[in-house]
Parts: sequence; structure tokens; C-alpha cells
Amino acid sequence: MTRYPDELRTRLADELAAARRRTQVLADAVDDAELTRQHSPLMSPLHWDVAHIANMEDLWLVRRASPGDEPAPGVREDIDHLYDAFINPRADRPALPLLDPAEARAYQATVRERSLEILDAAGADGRPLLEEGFVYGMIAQHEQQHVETMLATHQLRTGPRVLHADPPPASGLAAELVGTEVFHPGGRFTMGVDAVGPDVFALDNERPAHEVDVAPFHLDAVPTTNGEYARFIDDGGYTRRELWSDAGWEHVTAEGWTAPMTWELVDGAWHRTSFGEREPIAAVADQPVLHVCFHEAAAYARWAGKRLPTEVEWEYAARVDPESGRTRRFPWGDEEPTAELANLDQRHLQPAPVGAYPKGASPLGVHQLIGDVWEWCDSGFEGYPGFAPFPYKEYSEVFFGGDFRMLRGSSFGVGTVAARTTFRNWDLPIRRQIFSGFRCARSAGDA
Ligand code: AVJ
Ligand code: FE
Repeated sequence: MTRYPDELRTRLADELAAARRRTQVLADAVDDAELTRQHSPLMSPLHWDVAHIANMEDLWLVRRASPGDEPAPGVREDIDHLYDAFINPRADRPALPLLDPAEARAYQATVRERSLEILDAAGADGRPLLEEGFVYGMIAQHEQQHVETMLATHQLRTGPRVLHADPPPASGLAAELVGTEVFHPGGRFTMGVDAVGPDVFALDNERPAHEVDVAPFHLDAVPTTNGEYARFIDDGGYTRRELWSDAGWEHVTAEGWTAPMTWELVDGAWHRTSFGEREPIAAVADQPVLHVCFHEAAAYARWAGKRLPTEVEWEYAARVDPESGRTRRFPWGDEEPTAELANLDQRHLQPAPVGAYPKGASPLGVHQLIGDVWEWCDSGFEGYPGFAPFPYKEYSEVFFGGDFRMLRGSSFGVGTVAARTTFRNWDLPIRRQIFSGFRCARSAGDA
């Protein structure tokens, strides 16, 4: 039994701890009544997420990362069925005999103690799941993904503000960048990634690295802003049938949507409510628009004479260094994101104005591909050539070919451990409770 090298062991423990700190911030911000309430049928009660996070860690670290060829006993195998997302649709979760908040917190703590003992004792020992610490990274990412979901639940709750963060940095470049696009010559590039070295935490749907051809295209330098989106609304965007797909039109008219999720008209002026605080859209006009569904993004793009990018185009723009032709890890190079490069980790509770992260831009000048808002792409969810489910089919494979649209980049609510240009997120085209925005694209040659 060989232990992981100290540096790796520390990194893995740090990622688990960082995820747990965020879970606790969001769970501790509300009282037990709010923790156990379902704020929207689209979301779980927060204490379900808390125990589900622990149950995933119980399944994959306590049971599967333990030394030996057979899974070790779990902390609470008796409650697996309550926290299986496939057995229990979100709308049904409040009616289950769930752990109460104190029990859910205690379950998290007990499981974590056991995980850290296992991490301390052993290394990979040739087991693929444990190679380079993958399963610890997977569990840290799983917790961070649920923290982002819990943050979206917070966005849906009503009542006074309970979460606080510094405002995002200002931008001196917004006026210059809004409405501009960047030409990308296209060609062949390496899409996806092999989960080795710095990319070891890449999840199954990001793999393997493979060559792809992309035709020349233009991509907006920045995500579509609130100010631009308000002009689309004022121009009758939500009432002009020709801008919408059949499914999009059917959905917005059935729902009566006339603006993004958190917007409302107050004395004739658009306002949004962000984590309990109402503010005029005019004050955040340069921020990327947030909480729009795929259909709204696509309708805006058509109104603007453009379209949404494909996943291939998005990843090309985010990764290819035109100078060397090399596919890199991030728009700015190969180094991990920092507070100067991207708006991540819930450091700010809203997107930053466009142009606020000039150091994070791509060499061709595309800004904020990582951080701020998830970006809808006009692609469905499929496995890459050579895809293999790892370590379980229910993370990705069962969703392939479904009615999903892809989201790329990451939002202000994404944990750095899951912020990659190869990361593939997906949701139904009607969903907008997530931290979703978009930027437009155009094929080269189209007027
Ligand atoms: C990748 C965000 C679509 O939340 O449904 C969490 C992530 N998978 N637990 C989701 C996930 C299992 C997943 N998304
Ligand atoms: Fe989950």
C-alpha cells in the first residue's frame, strides 16, 4: 500500500475542505424551517442536498476508496435510496423521510472524517478510480456542483437578504467591448482532454482528447449584457413569433415570460432581484444577462442577426492559441484561475461587468469565457468519439441524446476545482433557474 505523495494528499484534502466550507455557508445562512422547505419544485430542499453530498462521498470514498478489492461498509447504507437522484425526482424529495438538518450535518461530518482517514492511509495502488487522486477530485467537484445548485435555490427563496459578498470588480472596457465580435480563423484543433496531469479531474464526458475541424466564425468578445437584452425586450423580442423556435414560442407564451427570471417592471423601469436585493437594471446594464433559458438566448441571437455558438466553436475560442496553434487549458494559458483572471467561487454574488477581467481574455480578445455566467451553446449532449462511462453511467451517459442543450464556461457560483474550458454542463432548453447567460456567434461569410 503506497500513500499518495504529500503534495497531492494536501491538494485533495484542501479541495474537499474548500467545498465543505461553501456547503456550510449556504446551509448555515438559513434556519431549519428554510433548510427543509422546498423553495421551488425545480429544486431540492437544501437539507436534501446536504445529505446527498454526504451520501455520494459515502458511496465513492468511504466504500470504494477504502483499501482492498471489495467495497468497505458505508456509514449509512440504509438511506442510499433517499438520496439517489434517479429514484427520487426533485419534486418528490420533500415528502421523503429525510434526515433532519442536524442528522444531515452529522452525516456529512462522520463521512468526511472517514474519507480523510482513508486519504491519509493509502494511495492509488493501481486502481483506476484512485489514479492521481481522481475520485477525491470527483467528489470535491460533486459537492461544488451541488453548492452551485444550493446557490440557485437561495436565488429562488424570498425574504430579506442572507448572503453577502463583495461587489464584483468594475470594468473600464465595457463601452469598448459591448457589441464587438472577434474573428476566429478555425481549422483543426484538439477538443476534450485526457484525464492526466493537471487535467486529472476531468470528468468522463470531457474525454478523450480528439481532433476536430471548425469552420471560420465570429464570436462576440463578451457575453450579451443586461443593457443589450433590455433593448431586445423593448423591441418586442418576447412578442415577435418569428424570432422563436416552435418549442421556444410554446414555452414562453405558456409561461407568460416577458423578461429574464429575476426581472420585473417597477414604475416603468426594469429591475432585477439578486439574492433578495432589488436593483435597477440600468445600474447593472454592463453585466452579462443572467437567468435566461436556451430559447430566450436563441431568440435574442436571431434578433441580433446572429446565432449561438456550437460547443466546438466555444471550446476552440477558449483554448486555441493562434500563435502556436496549441490547445491550452484556459483562455489565458495553462495556469489555474485566480481572482484576477475570473469571477468564480461565489467570491461575488453576481456576474462582473463585461471587460472586468482583461487578464483572463483569450489571445484574440474574447473575455470572460470562464466565470461570470454559463453560456448556452447550440449543441445537444453526446459522448465524444471513444467515450467510456467513468466511473458511473448516471453522471453523463444516461443523458446522451436527450432534450438537453449544452452550457460552457462556468458561472460566478462555480468552484475553481470544476472550472475548466473542457467542462460540459447541460440542462433542458427551458431551464433558467441556473446561472445561465450566453454570447452570440456568426459564421464567417454571413452578413
Ligand atoms: C452536470 C450540473 C447537470 O446537477 O444535474 C450533480 C451535476 N451530477 N450530481 C446536475 C451532478 C450528479 C449535474 N449537472
Ligand atoms: Fe449529485
